[in-house]
Amino acid sequence: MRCTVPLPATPPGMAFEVTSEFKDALGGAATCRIVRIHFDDADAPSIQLVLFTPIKRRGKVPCFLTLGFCGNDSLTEDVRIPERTGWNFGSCKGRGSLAAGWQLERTIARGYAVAHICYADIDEDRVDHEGGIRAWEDRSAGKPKQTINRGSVAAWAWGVHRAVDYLVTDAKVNEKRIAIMGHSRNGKAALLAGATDERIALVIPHQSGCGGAAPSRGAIGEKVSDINKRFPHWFNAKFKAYSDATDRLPFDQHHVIACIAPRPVLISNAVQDTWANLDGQFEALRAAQPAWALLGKHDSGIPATVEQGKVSLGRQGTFLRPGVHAVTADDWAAFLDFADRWL
Ligand code: GTR
Repeated sequence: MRCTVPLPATPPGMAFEVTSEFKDALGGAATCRIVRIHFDDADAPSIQLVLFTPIKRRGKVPCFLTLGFCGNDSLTEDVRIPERTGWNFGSCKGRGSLAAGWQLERTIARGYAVAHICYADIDEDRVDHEGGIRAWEDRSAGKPKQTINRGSVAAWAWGVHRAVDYLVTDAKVNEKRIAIMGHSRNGKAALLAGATDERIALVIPHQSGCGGAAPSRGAIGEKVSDINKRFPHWFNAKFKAYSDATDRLPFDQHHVIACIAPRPVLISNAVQDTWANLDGQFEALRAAQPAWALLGKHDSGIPATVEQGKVSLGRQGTFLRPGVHAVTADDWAAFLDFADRWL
């Protein structure tokens, strides 16, 4: 289904530069390619993308594109991946710190490529921002610095589309089999990126909560008024007008999920992550079902009650695990089972 509100298109001056490549990454299991996605002129900030592809697989492979909080160096101990410089999200702990959560070896062994970009390359996640492409665009257009209301979530989703622009050109990636996964605020961006770009074949907004897969009208966990107050830069001014009047919103988040139809989507959550309104997210997934039905892909498999520890493998998939807000090995096990079925 095509979303009627597309994000800005690919800028004309965009270019890709492979800055390094080594064929013995992850203990010899993968090739690692580092790519700079440049914009317009030499002074513009760029997005650094890292791509791991399985050595043992011939031909083009399906690919998980992941949008993360931290630099590409956080995914492995490999010192050949340059450390991220510039502003970093507070809890980023540097090289290799996300290796256990990201499960690269396992994903590569299952025959998938994995790409990663850091959201801060696109737009720094703070009100008083300087860095990233979003801020640079404003500067070069002579616009005043935008603090609140600037729509960082949409900017991050736009950055995901630029990463897809690269991936569809890479000889090792099957351009028809690209999935997006993002966690939490990056899950919100992953959902929007998937809803607005049909090149993305499978969408995993992991624990995306308010402004993601959770209904704005939800009464559990984070509310629109909370998110607008704590993160005024994430959404635009219009969303603020509904902080205390969500019943007047002309749409809700199940409409965003519906834009993914008939492509597969996995709504995945953790039991203790009540702030993200997990039941509300599963309800929104059910409410989006008519879109799949309309396109002849009715999914009768959405569980009435989502069982813990089990991934449901319908086109509108669900996953719920014990534990807290995070990306874990168990999450990746579910993502991979879902991708084996649909990607
Ligand atoms: C929380 C925020 C959530 C979620 C989360 C995260 O503080 O309220 O909407 O996005 O951060 O991104 O980790």
